[in-house]
Amino acid sequence: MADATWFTNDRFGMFIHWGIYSNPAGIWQGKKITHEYSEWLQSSETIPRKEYQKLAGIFNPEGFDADEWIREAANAGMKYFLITSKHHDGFCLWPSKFSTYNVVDATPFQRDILGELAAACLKHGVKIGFYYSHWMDWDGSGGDVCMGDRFLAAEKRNPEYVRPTQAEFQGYWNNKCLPQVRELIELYDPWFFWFDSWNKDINEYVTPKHQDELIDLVHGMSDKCLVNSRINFEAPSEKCDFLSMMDNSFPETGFAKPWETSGTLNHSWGYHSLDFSWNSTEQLLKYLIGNASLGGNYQLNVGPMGTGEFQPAAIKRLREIGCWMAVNGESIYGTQANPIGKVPWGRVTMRSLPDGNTRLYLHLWNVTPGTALLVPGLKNTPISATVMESGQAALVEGGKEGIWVTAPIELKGIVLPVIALELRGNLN
Ligand code: FHN
Repeated sequence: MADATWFTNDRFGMFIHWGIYSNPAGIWQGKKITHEYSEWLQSSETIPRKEYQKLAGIFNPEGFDADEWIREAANAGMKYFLITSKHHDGFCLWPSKFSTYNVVDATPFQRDILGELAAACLKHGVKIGFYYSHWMDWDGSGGDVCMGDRFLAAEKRNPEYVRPTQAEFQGYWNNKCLPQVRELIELYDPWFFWFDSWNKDINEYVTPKHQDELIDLVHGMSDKCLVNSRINFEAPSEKCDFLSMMDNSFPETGFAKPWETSGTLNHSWGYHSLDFSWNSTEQLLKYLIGNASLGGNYQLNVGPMGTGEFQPAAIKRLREIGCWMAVNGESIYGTQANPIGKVPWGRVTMRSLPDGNTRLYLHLWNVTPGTALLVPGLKNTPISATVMESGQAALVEGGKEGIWVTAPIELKGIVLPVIALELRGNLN
């Protein structure tokens, strides 16, 4: 296993789903596609391969500016950046030697998108990682197909999308998956790989031996590069470095291993022009805070448009999150999980201070300004309590049941306020 300390400390990253499906954006032949995720277009409409691949010919995102994307991520307080190097359709966002179905060889754009993003990440001190669809690959190279017509009678199915034999899958594994992962490490030196699976079909192709082979390849080539558990969501190898929850899934308790939830801004991962179900900024922040309070990370997805730009609704939320992080980020980065158990008024994160004292970050979600809240069970002497956004001191006193902190009346004007409560000594 690689050292995942940086990952846990960083807590917050940007996920990007972007590809040739971002131009049709969830609409095919005038109709909304049947799968809710726009990146599933080829499958959902069982589009013949040649026809789907024509989308590469119109992929020309002239508004793409790697520096701008990474600046948005960094300004939102995100410390790392994750992008679909190859999603299920098989299209590659870098000039791969192992497939000409890539952004340089197959599109008028002809720019190495991953290369530009890797350079921008280096410039802004953001760590880059790659999503790589290791099991599914719909371009005919032997990966699993899992197409939309799978449950139709055999004669009605598109014969292009018959599931591969074991030998065909092995060919894909040896000649595309492993070489491309190797190539991505050699070219861009990523900090992590995010492999994807979510149903039992994975077991028919990716055996424990395949898993270990892929993880050993990554760890053998790079000391720092982490691997996530959705390489097999159900039975991940012990060698995985961090656990990935299922999509938008926020657990009630933490885990011994580093872990994360990847979630969407609205519903689809890829840009979907008819997806209007945006989460509020407050809800997105609550996902981040909630995971941090359980010792977990959060990766928030953006689906850039076919033009290469982020939608205004995405930018608005990223910037609002950034404003909150600018004053409250200390309560998230490098913190530990809540040490006092569930509290009715919000969430808690913690930091042990170099002087031996402890700082608890009280995230006040359900507190009426002017009332006192109990931080239960603590015997430590309180030193101070300070509203992070305003610097206002809050009244704090020890009691029989724990420590009482009075939420200042002025909290009325603060979104998701945090009070930093400093205590003498550690909590043991
Ligand atoms: O099928 C994919 C989906 O398109 C998307 O990439 C998500 C991200 O977690 N993973 C799969 C579904 O769980």
